[in-house]
Amino acid sequence: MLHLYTAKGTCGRATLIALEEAWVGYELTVIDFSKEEQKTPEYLAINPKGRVPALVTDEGVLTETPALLGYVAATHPEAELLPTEPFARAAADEMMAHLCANVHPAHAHIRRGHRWADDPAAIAELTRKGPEVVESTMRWVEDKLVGEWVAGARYSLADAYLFTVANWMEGDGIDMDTLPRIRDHRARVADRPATKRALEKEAG
Ligand SMILES: N[C@@H](CCC(=O)N[C@@H](CS)C(=O)NCC(=O)O)C(=O)O
Repeated sequence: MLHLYTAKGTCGRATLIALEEAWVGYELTVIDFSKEEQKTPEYLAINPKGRVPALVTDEGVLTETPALLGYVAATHPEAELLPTEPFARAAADEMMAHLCANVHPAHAHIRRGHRWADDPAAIAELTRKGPEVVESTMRWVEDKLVGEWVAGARYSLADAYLFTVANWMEGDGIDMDTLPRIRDHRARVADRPATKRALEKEAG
């Protein structure tokens, strides 16, 4: 059986939503960052990166959100969680790559600058600059989001991932009224039964 390791409010939420969308049986562990449970020897044995999410499968452990979302979609084709038409699939992949490679690191610079610098002044500068970079990476998303969903006419796991990241914006000092398409998209994803179930399970 699949076993997802996540933590509250993190990027792991996207995979939790994916598992709920797929209606698959799985085990869930919500680890507690305030107790630094991501750094315990037990968790590092599962994911040596000391990060969430990690998805334990019968074939091994997977990390990195786009990989996990792709795996859940590929192993549950009946749920149609990612497009199969080439352009729509590439648009979903494009968004997931952007969230993982551009938006998420910009967000992490605000509170976790110590990953990139030791000098307190350099860390303070990363914290100061972070919101500006987050805003510019999300501006690309805002301009791209012309329809109801990220990749064509149907909901996909790229939407679950965008929802997850968009929930960080207020905490990053971004006024969501300046990103109205993302704000409205976030409300659409929040309204889905699978999203509601995932949020309840994450809350415990
Ligand atoms: N690129 C990874 C990022 C994973 C990541 O940084 N997760 C954060 C939570 S959103 C984490 O586990 N942080 C714990 C820490 O920095 O100690 C992914 O998309 O899965």
